[in-house]
Amino acid sequence: MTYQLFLFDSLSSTNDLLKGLACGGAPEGTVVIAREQTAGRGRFGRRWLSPKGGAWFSLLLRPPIPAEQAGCIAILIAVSLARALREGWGVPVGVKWPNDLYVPHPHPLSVNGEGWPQAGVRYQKLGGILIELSTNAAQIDWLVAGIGINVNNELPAEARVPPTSLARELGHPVPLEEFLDRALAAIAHDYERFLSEGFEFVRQRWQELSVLPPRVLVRTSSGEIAAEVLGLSQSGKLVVRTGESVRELATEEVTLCPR
Ligand code: BT5
Repeated sequence: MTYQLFLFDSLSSTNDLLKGLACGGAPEGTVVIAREQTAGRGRFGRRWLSPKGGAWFSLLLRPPIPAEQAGCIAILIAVSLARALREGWGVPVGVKWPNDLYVPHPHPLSVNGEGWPQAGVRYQKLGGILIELSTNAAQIDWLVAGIGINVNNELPAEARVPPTSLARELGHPVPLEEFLDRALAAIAHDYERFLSEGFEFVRQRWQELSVLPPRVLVRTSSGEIAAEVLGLSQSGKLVVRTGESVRELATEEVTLCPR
């Protein structure tokens, strides 16, 4: 994938600008970066605080897959970013389904594998991903992946999950250009592999990086249900057992909270 980068000093939301470009026919690989966003958005209309110093960018993809599998792309990007952060800076980043990046505290003894904590650990949110898409006859026409990672920026005083930044984890600032280079290279690499061989390698990495506990509460529009996490489906959905039934959760339906 060849990237075409557009850098702005200040935007309301990189997703909004890129969605306009996507509708106008911009090619896959178009990236919009803003030094700050004045109306950054999270999921479900939530606000995303985006002052200077953070990595706020959106990437346009046109994956030739059914819209029903769009969840694969969110997982792919989360897993790619976790790998870039682990390999680039040794920070033990995990993924929280569907599209959050979390850092455990205290840090585990080793970044890869051994010592990866599950219970009794606090997690802080390093970043998140907001996927927006348009479909045509059940296929994806365009998909805009909005990525927000706290790098050197100030953190929100109040957030649903305590926030952290890359600079805070390392104890020193990180050049934003270097972060963006590594992040975009990791995503391009994994996206091309996904197009040629499918989702299975992403699914396996997700299993190694997931911070979900075995039991979660699923919050739906009709209330909270206790569920057992069984894994990730081939279309990026979370497979859970609730009572007698096994269901696949799509990202837009639920939020999860550890019990
Ligand atoms: C997300 O939403 O985590 C997706 C965030 C995506 C932001 C990117 S930035 C580039 C692109 N352009 C946009 O306009 N958006 C994308 P969600 O899971 O709904 O989390 C939102 C919640 O996180 C908020 O309700 C706050 O509690 C908290 N929050 C807000 N700003 C934060 C920050 N900078 N760091 C950590 N938590 C934050």
